[in-house]
Amino acid sequence: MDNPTMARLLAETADLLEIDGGDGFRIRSYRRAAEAAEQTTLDLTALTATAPSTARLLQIPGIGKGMAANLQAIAASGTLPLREELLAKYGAGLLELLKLPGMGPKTVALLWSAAQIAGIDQLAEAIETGRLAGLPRMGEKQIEKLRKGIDDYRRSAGRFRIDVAEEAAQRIAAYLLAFPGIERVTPAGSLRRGRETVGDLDLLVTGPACAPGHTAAVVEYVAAYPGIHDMIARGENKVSFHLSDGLQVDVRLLPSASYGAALQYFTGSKAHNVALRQRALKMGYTLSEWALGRLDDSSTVAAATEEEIYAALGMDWIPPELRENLGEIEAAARHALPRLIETADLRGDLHMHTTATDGHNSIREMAEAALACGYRYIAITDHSKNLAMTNGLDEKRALEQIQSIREVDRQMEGRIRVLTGIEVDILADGALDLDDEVLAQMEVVIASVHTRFEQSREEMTTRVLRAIENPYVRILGHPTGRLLLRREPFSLDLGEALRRAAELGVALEHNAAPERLDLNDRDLRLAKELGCRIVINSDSHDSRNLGKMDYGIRQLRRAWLGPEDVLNTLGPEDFLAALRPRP
Ligand code: DGT
Ligand code: CA
Ligand code: CA
Ligand code: ZN
Repeated sequence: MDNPTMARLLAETADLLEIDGGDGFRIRSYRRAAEAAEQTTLDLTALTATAPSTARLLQIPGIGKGMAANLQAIAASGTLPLREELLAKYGAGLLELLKLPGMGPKTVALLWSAAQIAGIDQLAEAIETGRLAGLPRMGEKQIEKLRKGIDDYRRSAGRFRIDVAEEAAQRIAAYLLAFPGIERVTPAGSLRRGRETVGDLDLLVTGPACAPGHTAAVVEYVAAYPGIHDMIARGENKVSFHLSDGLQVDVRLLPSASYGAALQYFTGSKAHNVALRQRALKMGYTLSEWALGRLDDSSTVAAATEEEIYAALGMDWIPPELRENLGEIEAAARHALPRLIETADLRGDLHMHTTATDGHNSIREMAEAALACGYRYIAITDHSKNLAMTNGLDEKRALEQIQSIREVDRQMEGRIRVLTGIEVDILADGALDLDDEVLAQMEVVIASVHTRFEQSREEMTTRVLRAIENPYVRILGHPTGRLLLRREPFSLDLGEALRRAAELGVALEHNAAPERLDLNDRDLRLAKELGCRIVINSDSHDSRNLGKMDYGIRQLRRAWLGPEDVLNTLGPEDFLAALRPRP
């Protein structure tokens, strides 16, 4: 079992204990152990296996004798007796309730004891029948929030963030590649197309071990993957299972000779495949997951690689991110596909936080990490004072921060430019959180909405428009405020905001943090059509996240953007010149 799964089981046990009214000390010890399991770089399952390494378990801060025994129990049985006991008492529905925004163990305990609510369906029903009103801490506003939370949850249930899917795919691929005779493991489906969320994981596997009729040993090995929660189906060429977070994985074993055809088929999208098959038929071919063949004598035309298949259909190879039947087939046939942006095209990152607010590293550490990414410039953009919980900067601290950034910029001696900046809050009425005199001294002013997401569409649109009218604003940060699978975008006339931003020369951010990824692919296409300037930023709160632009880059590629469409592919001078001019 992997560490994140262990961490989740421990954290769930802590939540269940708290719902059960358990001892505070005990609850905290489970929480600490969960954090330790999340943080450690050691393989906990391996350490639980033998006696001397149990001693090493005890050296991990947050793991005592009792927790070491718990970790051993989890590794051996896949769960914890205490967790099972509590689940038997309350039901698994409580864990689901905890996933609603604003819902903690205390509220869940209250709903359970006062209204016998043990799951999301029961909560929804209690809201509809008015049974919730009158309970302590259940005002009209709170109930409305719960109702919306349930809607959002139901809409996103069953999908997983791209980073969650990607990391699961990498772990499984590493496991599979250890088997003799497995040569390639490729994620297909929506993950290969770079979609921001995936429904399930499609892994294609090939090599001599996958020869038809001789797959029994590989199937056995796949089915023994330690991360499997439950098996769905197990055949000669396909093994399907759930991971413990609920993500479904379809592993397909394929002969090398038809790997390209399978990759093409299982990458999709369905709409792309349907259109491609029609084109094949018109040319006298049939296209299947096994091969591109001739209609008349069913002999194979191409099967081993995607390139051969697309070429036989008179087309250039199509990057998976474009395969949504949105014009890519025609463009590939005309040999007119755009050159899409790549992570290596980026020269700078304009959005990051430091220990001055809610980041984990100093300005200097961020600059060094950015240098290691090969960047030529960065902007340090901490939060402003309205975000009190992040220790946001007021005017005085913002001015001090400018001095600190300049000092680091000098220390870096031209190896990388460190630009002064701020992520200034857009207040509820559209005013900015810091005085213009301070903003005037910053090179990169990003304005972002972080509060009052519930405003009406009119209010929010007026608010954002007013903010970008401020002449010091050069970038609009994470323009829709969504958190994938957790919080819907706020209500905003985005077209209006994009049009005005284009007129003013305010750049739109694509926030590459995998929980945000806004503007999304469709909005980015619109932004390009409207002539907006676009930047992509990591929004790093940790130097280890600098350079993690891939998930965002894949959204830009899905929007057909090339390097020329994105400002921070430019060198430092050209980049600054391309931003909205400062007053
Ligand atoms: P997801 O999993 O919902 O995020 O989206 P996909 O695109 O990964 O969909 P999935 O896993 O159902 O299927 C993977 C690919 O297999 C899909 O993109 C195209 C191909 N495929 C599946 N079913 C069909 C089908 O009925 N017809 C065609 N032409 N292709 C299909
Ligand atoms: Ca899929
Ligand atoms: Ca699938
Ligand atoms: Zn922000």
